[in-house]
Amino acid sequence: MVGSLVATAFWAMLPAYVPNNAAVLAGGGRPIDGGRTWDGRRVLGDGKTWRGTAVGTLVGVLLALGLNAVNAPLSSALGFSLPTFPLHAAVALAFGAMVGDIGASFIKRRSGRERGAAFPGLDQLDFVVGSLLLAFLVAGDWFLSTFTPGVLAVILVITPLLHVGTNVIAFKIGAKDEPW
Ligand code: CTP
Ligand code: MG
Ligand code: K
Repeated sequence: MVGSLVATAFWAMLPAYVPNNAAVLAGGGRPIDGGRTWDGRRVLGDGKTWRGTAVGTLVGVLLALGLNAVNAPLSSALGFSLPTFPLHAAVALAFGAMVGDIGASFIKRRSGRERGAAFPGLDQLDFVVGSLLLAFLVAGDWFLSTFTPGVLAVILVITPLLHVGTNVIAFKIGAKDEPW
């Protein structure tokens, strides 16, 4: 029971987890805010680029399609049904994760934090809120049948742990400038 909840939560959120990591590897180029400032501070900063956002979204969507392709054999091996991703839900999860992260940078800049500064709590959950909110808005029925209260509770626990873990690894291998 707990095992299937954790597996379902992890599986359902993979298309939301991977885009931010893909953006780290793909980042660079023109910043989304074009260098513009607001009240003397960058609107978003150099850490939010068009290329990182586009590649991150694309990787998340392609991952969801890949998960769909292996869903049936894996579900039957596990003895319970893992969720499948309709295309609009996949796009919402992946793009929503990027938008949540961009929104967090907007908040960080308004609160005086420079690019790369840590904002504990926001850093770990921005993309979850963005992906779940967008998925709810564009794929409401799918959202409600996939993200049951139990699955949502598991997501709130495992996401910060996974986020901290992957960022420490990304930092150690030199893919990220800070371990958060
Ligand atoms: N990145 C990107 N586009 C995005 C998100 C991330 O290009 N939409 C890339 C950038 O190279 C960024 C790196 O991934 O520097 C790490 O992402 P993140 O930690 O979210 O950005 P920070 O540089 O820490 O900036 P911020 O303080 O605004 O979060
Ligand atoms: Mg950062
Ligand atoms: K971030």
